[in-house]
Amino acid sequence: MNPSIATDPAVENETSTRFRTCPLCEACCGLEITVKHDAAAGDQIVRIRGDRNDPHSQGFICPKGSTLKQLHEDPDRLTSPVVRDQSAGGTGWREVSWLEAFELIESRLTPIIEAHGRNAVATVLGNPNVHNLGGQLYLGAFLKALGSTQIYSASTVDQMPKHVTSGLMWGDPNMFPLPDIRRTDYLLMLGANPWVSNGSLATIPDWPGHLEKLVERGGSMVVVDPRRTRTAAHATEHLTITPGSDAVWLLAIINELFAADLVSLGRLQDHIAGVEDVKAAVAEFSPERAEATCGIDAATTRRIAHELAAAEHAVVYGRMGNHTVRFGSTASWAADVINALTGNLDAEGGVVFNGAPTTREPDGEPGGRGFTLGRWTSPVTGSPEIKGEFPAARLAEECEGSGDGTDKIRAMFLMACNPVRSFPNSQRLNQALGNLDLLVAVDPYINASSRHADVILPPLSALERSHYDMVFETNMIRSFARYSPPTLPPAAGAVDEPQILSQLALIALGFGAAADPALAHAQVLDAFLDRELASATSPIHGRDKDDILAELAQWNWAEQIIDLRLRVGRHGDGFGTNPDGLTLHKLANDHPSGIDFGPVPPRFPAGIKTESGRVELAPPSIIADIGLLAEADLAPPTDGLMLIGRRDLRSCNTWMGNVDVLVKGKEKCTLEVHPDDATRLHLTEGGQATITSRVGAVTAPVQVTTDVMPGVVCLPFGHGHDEAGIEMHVARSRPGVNSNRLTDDRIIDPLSGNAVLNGIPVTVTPA
Ligand SMILES: Nc1nc2c(c(=O)[nH]1)N[C@H]1C(S)=C(S)[C@@H](COP(=O)(O)OP(=O)(O)OC[C@H]3O[C@@H](n4cnc5c(=O)[nH]c(N)nc54)[C@H](O)[C@@H]3O)O[C@H]1N2
Ligand SMILES: Nc1nc2c(c(=O)[nH]1)N[C@H]1C(S)=C(S)[C@@H](COP(=O)(O)OP(=O)(O)OC[C@H]3O[C@@H](n4cnc5c(=O)[nH]c(N)nc54)[C@H](O)[C@@H]3O)O[C@H]1N2
Ligand code: SF4
Ligand SMILES: [Mo]
Repeated sequence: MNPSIATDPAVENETSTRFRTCPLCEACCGLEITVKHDAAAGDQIVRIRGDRNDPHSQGFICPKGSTLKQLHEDPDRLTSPVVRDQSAGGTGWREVSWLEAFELIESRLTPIIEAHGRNAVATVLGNPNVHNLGGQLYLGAFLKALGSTQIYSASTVDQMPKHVTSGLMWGDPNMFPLPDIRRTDYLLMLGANPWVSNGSLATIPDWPGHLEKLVERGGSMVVVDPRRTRTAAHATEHLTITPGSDAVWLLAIINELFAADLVSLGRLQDHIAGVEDVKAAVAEFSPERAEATCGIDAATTRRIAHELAAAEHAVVYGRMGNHTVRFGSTASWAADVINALTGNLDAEGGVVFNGAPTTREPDGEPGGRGFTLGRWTSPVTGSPEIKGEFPAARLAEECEGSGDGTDKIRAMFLMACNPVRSFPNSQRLNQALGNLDLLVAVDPYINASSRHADVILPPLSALERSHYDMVFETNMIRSFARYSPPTLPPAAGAVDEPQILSQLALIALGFGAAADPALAHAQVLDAFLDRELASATSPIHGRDKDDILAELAQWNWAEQIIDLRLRVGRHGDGFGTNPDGLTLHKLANDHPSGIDFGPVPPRFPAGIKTESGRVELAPPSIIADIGLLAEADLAPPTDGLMLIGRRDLRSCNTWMGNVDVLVKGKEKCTLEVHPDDATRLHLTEGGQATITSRVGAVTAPVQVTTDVMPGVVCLPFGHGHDEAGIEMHVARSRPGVNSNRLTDDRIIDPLSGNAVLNGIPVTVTPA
């Protein structure tokens, strides 16, 4: 498709080396892939290892990176569209052509829209969308074409609090505060386990290696987690905390910063508003009060506050465990308030903001449109919109409808999402998906969610497509660019995800299943280009559009957009204004392992986009939430237990359980129980326990361990692969149980709409 990328000559039976970025998690590691040319069987993957020439990942990979081969070769991976057809016998699925699949979608979707309106059709977006070019570039066109407000995503079972507080505090919900762990002296980390997850909302390949270096250079790494994780085991200090109570503890640290006169705003002194309001809001949250709620003694809390203030470079970083709780937004906010009050906001070794190669330096005066929540509400539950979507925890209710059901969701597009495993109260959602009039899944597998589909459209395997990380490059603490051409040619007749999503956009617009998907691409490209031509700071401001299009004509599809963005970006050739600058051609041919542009530069104050042009330290909605926090009872229950989740290094959310090399060995889906609780509840190592919450019950083997704190039990997320109709045969043989049968869809963090996935009240009994 893109002939100007240099490829190696394919000599029969000889091997060659190709490079690409691993798309499986946020670390974005470079891979070096050895391919053997075989005319009969097609190119074969011989070996995948870390790319030592990648200036970012320097050869680091985790055990998942090399399994792109197994994923590619997985016989359960769909390679052509399938439609539900019970008369077909076997699995009840029939392979169809792409045209037939699209025609079926068109014929079923159009009458639903005509009879019930566009809000009768929901789109549910999963995590892999941010890891592939289809999701990154073409989903927007589909959502716009569909014109429904019924949009849901994995963001509200994950990081939405950080979007919301970033929006409220500096006006840009997508500008995450990135922990500069390579230059810090003191890391306070809550609810994150990068030794296993490889880091999140901070794309830093080899987090573990960088944290080991932090400790080696005499720095501190304080981990706050109810569980002694692998990360906690490497920390200079591990504090256990009552699940769900991080916000109270962080407010107590802020309280102490004021009480002990430790506040020092540093460089941004004149650009931060609301300091006195913060002081007033945290007045009640003394370290003594936090001790009763969180279980961390007051003296330790005070000491940590003093250490944060004294360190030359310190950073507070919270992730999943910190965000997927009732007060997740306030916890997210509090972490960044501490960063600001200690002079570590937008500062080396504190939190930094991205300066990706495809962006330009902010210039001029600070200030912008700010960030608004609740611009519209959902049809059934009246949930306020957050960043254009509604809470995942409300999806089942929106499908069920209210009253006579005229407002319910009748059709759904599942875009790389497995909500029957990943959203709370998954059984309710399982039923809801089964009752839809039309379900279309864009997914490589027939899994717990897509088994309810009428049509499944499979993407190419990761090795068959090109790749560029537009989302994650903006989460990097060093500015970095890397482009990956396809490693293998796509299977005959296969369709790449950009084309799948473009075709669906055209169907939603009424152009039909046979329309040329390139029409949709042209619109996407046009929108990017028009924005650049109109922007006064763009190197192509006012240039002739056709000239630019002519230069981009050497590429197709996503590559045109990547090339455009690189060339107008901070290192770009500006289409001639900076002839030595970056182009996709240069990146692809001269730097197959990527280019590192060094640490990101400071972005504030010019990059502050609030209406006031100042960092808003005390947004009214957060201050109101603190009022509710003051009244909430977050102390651990005296009877019962609190359930938390965990990840495994060899897992990737819900979907990699079909890779034999990752799932073999010891049973991973166990309920971890502290010995004191095990004795009290008559639970024995290896015995079965039934875990019951308000919404459901599951039975899992018990693992007695001091890794979890007393009163807390821990069950991993992403399992439960043995239900009827799931066509993942390796996963079926090691099914485990689905922890989201226990999580409660009734409780959310109202400010962000985020689901509560940790600190679930449960009872546990021997089964
Ligand atoms: N209890 C509990 N629940 C959780 C979590 C937790 O910690 N505890 N974690 C939450 C988090 S952080 C997240 S991000 C979500 C994830 O939730 P989801 O996004 O629903 O889950 P995933 O397993 O990441 O993948 C979704 C689907 O994408 C498909 N897929 C894989 N690659 C591709 C591709 O290239 N294209 C397409 N079209 N499809 C692809 C997979 O087959 C799978 O069906 O789960 C959340 N749910
Ligand atoms: N191997 C692997 N890597 C992954 C994934 C995977 O499934 N497997 N998923 C990817 C995705 S989509 C994401 S979002 C990231 C997530 O990566 P992380 O944000 O690092 O999330 P987790 O690994 O789930 O770790 C969350 C931690 O929070 C703790 N915790 C639970 N409740 C609380 C609480 O109330 N307070 C505090 N302080 N801690 C609490 C848990 O014990 C756990 O150790 O990982 C990514 N990387
Ligand atoms: S840490 Fe593992 S899964 Fe994540 S990008 Fe690197 S190799 Fe891939
Ligand atoms: Mo996630």
